[in-house]
Amino acid sequence: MATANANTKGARKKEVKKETGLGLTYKKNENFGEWYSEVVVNSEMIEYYDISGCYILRPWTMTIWEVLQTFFDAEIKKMNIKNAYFPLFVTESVLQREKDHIEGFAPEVAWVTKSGQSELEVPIAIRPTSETVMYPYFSKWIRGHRDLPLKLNQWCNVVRWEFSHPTPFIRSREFLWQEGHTAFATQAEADQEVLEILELYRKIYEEFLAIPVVKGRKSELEKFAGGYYTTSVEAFIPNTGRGIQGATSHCLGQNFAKMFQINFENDKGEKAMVWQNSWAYSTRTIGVMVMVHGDDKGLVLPPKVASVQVIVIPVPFKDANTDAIFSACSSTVQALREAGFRAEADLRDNYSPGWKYSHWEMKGVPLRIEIGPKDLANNQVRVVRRDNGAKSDIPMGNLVEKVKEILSSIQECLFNAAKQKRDACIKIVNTWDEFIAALNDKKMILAPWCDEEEVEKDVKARTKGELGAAKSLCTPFDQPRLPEGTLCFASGKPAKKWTYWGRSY
Ligand code: 87F
Repeated sequence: MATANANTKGARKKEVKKETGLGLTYKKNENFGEWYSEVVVNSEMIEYYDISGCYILRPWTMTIWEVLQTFFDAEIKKMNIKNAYFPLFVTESVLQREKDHIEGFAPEVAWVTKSGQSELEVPIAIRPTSETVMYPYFSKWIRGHRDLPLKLNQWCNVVRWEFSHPTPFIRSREFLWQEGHTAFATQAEADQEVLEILELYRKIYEEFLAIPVVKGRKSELEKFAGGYYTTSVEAFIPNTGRGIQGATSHCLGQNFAKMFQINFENDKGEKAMVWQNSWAYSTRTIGVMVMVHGDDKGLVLPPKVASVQVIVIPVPFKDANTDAIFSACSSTVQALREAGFRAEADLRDNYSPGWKYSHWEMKGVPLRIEIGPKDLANNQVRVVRRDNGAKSDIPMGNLVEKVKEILSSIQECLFNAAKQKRDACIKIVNTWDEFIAALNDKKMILAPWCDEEEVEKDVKARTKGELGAAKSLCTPFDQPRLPEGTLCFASGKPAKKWTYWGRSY
């Protein structure tokens, strides 16, 4: 980088790109799909693999996953939910015991048919979800009301052999998730847990990933077919105008209890069937985060989940005391780490400061600290925010306090900015024409609906096309007032509720 014309900012930028290929080829607003692929790879979150729909999750991804996991795992333990681990494989006969719901999903089930050169006597399925793996044992373990509730969770991978366009995190053939499976004596207990878990999912999105979500209930058409009712948190991607289901919490009712004979003797000595729930969030959460916050410089990480929250970069000039600058960087990192921050210094001597700035911006690190000769002389550091580029100088004496302040401000600003963008995409409509206009305008549509399955099927049919059909996203728990006499936007019948609609992932 020690070229003669590298002094001016513009020239230096050009130089960086030429020398290193850092920076993105695509812009978020111009080619969102290519932009997304480029961001997840260049930020070192993802490496593509030679099986379509399978991706390597690199450490930069896994630390985010672990932050979410640590939070959620501690919360469910407070609820007395226990972790377990069930096998990856399931026999065909057990998988088929649950015919109704498996029917639609069957094409996505992957099978093992061989060991070495010999065919297996019976093919074995790889779990796409674990109802059929677990529930035979729920049946065995639950005898009387004292065995209830039974509340299990497992952290694992699942395989769904999708055929539509695979996308890292968002739609992959293997992904990581937690799946919770619980059984209760009463519906009231099950109902309560559904909402408690949904609230944890809201926190994951809003408080960790800084992404606004809508809590609500799925329509009969969109709910988990094997269950009783489905609740979800729904996010929205403004650039594509698509809703995305963030996580689901189902009440299964007694459907699976019937199929798997999960019975118990209640406190009156009568035979009764359990009430069940299941719930999950997956590595999809991370994809939503990339899509919502990323920009033309790359990834933007909310401080609460960032693997590195603060990157410290030495800026030695030609004649400066390089050793002193490097050691100031190290002690800054040490002070931040002792205060509980995830901080690192980039002391590599084969990269220029400018290259390092671009590199860590690409990786989305929330805060950069630069230390040069002037900072050293003034006993201060320069800090630069990733979210808005704002620069400030902070005295060494206030380091920890100020960094804490700035990181929580970044967390808050990211959420507010995302919420503002999301809210600007919400369109309230009353008629079919308004609905179509809003759909073409990439909106998340809130419309009065008669809540009839046939009408939703009709909406899907009438909006079918290249971009995919519109469907209901959820009926928000938080319902605006529905004036007497309001009509359904699609059928003209009396409306029963406000429901969100849109194209979705
Ligand atoms: C794909 C193949 C086979 C989704 C599948 O949401 C079966 C299925 O049952 C399948 N894709 N589902 C629904 C999963 C329902 C439920 N499972 C436990 C959850 C939460 C966690």
